[in-house]
Amino acid sequence: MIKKILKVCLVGKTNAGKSTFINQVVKEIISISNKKINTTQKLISGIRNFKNHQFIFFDTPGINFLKTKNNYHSSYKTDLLEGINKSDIIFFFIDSKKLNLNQIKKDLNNIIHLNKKIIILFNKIDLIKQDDILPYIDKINNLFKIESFYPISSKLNIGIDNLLLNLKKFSKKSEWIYKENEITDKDDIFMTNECTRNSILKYLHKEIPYNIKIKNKYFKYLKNGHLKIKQNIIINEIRYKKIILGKKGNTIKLIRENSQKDIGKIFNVTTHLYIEILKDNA
Ligand SMILES: Nc1nc2c(ncn2[C@@H]2O[C@H](COP(=O)(O)OP(=O)(O)OP(=O)(O)O)[C@@H](O)[C@H]2O)c(=O)[nH]1
Ligand SMILES: [Mg+2]
Repeated sequence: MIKKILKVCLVGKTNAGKSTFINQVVKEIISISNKKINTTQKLISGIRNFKNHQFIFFDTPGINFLKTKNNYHSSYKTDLLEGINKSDIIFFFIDSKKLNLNQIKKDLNNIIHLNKKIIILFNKIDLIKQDDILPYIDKINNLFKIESFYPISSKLNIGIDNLLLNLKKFSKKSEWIYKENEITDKDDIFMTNECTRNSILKYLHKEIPYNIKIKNKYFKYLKNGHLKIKQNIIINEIRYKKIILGKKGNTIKLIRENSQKDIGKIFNVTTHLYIEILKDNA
């Protein structure tokens, strides 16, 4: 059978459900999703094969980063643009619970000149009446050239199988990039670092989660089959250390235990996680 490929970039406001979608499509957690904003910070590929078709989805940071002037965040913008550039088609995610035509127009205007095919996904359709999106489809259709519109729920897996079936017509003849059983381009170390970043998002507020980096220092399966991991949380301001530690070290304890539990679940192995907080000297 002739092999085919389609590269799809997931674009949309922070919290629209892009990472939830990619996890649903590959049927495993490869990209952390969280109710806090700006969860995804790097381009992550998720792969799903259908007979001779290989679909590669790029999960991106929120579209708000296209306009960022903050140097610390400039890599998010680069990753987002890279994802769009390498793709054949854009999935533009709209949070159906937060419909705002002016905002949708603004965001579409920021990507329309990139000349990619665009499919609009009204995500979180489980939270509203499906008819409520019809006027928006009309108005958007009058203003922009859009391939098609789909109501979906990434969380409840509604409408996604149908969407994937209809994607086949866009695939192009090409050798596959990933092997049959691969579901992501990210390695185990990236995934375990992301578990800790997600725990930090869960237990700390405001600017801290966006001003730290996680580095892996040690990753080894022990003789008894357990997984031992050491990570550093790199902070750019020393005052963050006290906050991350929390009263009597309570916060870091919660972060560590939660991350250790998530890693254990993803890798299906008893995990021992050690975390140290260090100041970035750069
Ligand atoms: N009810 C409902 N909630 C959803 C759906 N999809 C995502 N969510 C929730 O919306 C929140 C944000 O989801 P994410 O997948 O992290 O959003 P994102 O677009 O990746 O956000 P960033 O990475 O910050 O750009 C999470 O709490 C999800 O559980 C859906 O279809 N229905
Ligand atoms: Mg995300």
